[in-house]
Amino acid sequence: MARTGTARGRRGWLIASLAAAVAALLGSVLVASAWAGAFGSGTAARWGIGSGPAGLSGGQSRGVPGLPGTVVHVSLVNLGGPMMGQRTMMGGAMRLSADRASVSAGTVSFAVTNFGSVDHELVILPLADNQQVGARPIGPDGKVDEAGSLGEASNTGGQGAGQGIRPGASGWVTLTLAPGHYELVCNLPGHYGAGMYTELTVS
Ligand SMILES: [Cu+2]
Repeated sequence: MARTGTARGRRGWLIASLAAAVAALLGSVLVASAWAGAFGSGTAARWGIGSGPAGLSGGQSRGVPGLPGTVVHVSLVNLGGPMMGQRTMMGGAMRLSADRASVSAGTVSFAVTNFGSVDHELVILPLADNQQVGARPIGPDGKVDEAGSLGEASNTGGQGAGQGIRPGASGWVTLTLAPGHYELVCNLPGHYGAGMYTELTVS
């Protein structure tokens, strides 16, 4: 605070605080709109989060090219910022949601956007008739068995498999799906257990 006596110092301090305020505001708007987009405004309100401006609404894919077949938009979100450890976000604080619950059999593309603050992914697994979503056994590594996987979108800014979709980025994958039930999951360690799964019916 020694330099606040001079005009230059005061202006510098003012600019720095303004920039910090804008950054904080932008951050909260992005998080709020990701939640609003993923859960609808009702759920967002229950979590005490207001909805963001229309231009920032969740569900918008970023940098995804035109994709063939029926396109399913998938949103990946988590509560908490990058300062929070993975453990604190377990127990239902992450969500994977799709903009449609059913599609026709054939060519299906998934446009997957990570609105969260940590890496996520989408893996498409078959769901047997006697199987419920969210009920897969979780191994000691925090992951579920990916046997029978039909494909995944885990590539930042690209298609197919990769190292995970980074926060703010999209990935995509195109598959040929037969009629049946599928479970869309994020299988990064701990994420399935934290709630990252949803069902897709193909008819
Ligand atoms: Cu995840």
